[in-house]
Amino acid sequence: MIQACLFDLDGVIVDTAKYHFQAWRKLANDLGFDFTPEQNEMLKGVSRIESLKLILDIGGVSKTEQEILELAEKKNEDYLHFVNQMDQKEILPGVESFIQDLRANHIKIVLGSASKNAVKILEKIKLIGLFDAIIDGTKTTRSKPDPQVFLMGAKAVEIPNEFCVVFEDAPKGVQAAQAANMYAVGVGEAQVLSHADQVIEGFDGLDYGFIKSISVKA
Ligand code: B16
Ligand code: MG
Repeated sequence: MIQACLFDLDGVIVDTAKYHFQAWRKLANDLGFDFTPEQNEMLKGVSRIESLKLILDIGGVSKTEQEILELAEKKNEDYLHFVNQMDQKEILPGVESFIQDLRANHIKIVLGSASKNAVKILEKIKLIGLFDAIIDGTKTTRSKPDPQVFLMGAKAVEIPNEFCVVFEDAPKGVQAAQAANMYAVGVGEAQVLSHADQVIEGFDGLDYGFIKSISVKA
């Protein structure tokens, strides 16, 4: 029986991808090339430094490791301008009431995000109190599709991996969940998330019954 739900942040609880995109596009433009929304799709769930390296590849620009750190810092400053303006209106439809219902049914709630800004974002949208554990980019050393973030999450709430469900919007996140031997629910388009165990468009109308209906292999 499922005992813990692990939620990705960007694309599942809030749509911060649009802010990442604006900050990355500014950085690309400052370096003399463009960066498109289609290219931004590749960066979902990918860490800040790895995202930057992919963008520099797109522009055919080479930088030293020190310059890469400085550029990542600059991008984050631009990104934080958007984050600082976030509030509860940015919570994606249905996800807060879904989590509340899971909590009422004694399901552990965990955040599993690549972002180093996750705590700040959860504070801005006032959902931080709903989580039993938060594993984010400040705690992990390996990026999705490596399962590290979800394995650490399950361990933090002491639930066996096979009794965990992961909600993810990124194909790399779905891969990470499956590598952790967890049930992967893709949030978004079925075409993009075809490897997930199940795909939902969003959380509207979902409650504990959805979790109860999942039969795990264990
Ligand atoms: P930061 P998630 C990920 O969040 C984003 O999808 C990805 O685009 C971003 O590069 C990464 O966080 C790192 O974010 O720059 O705030 O540390 O989807 O894993 O919640
Ligand atoms: Mg995501």
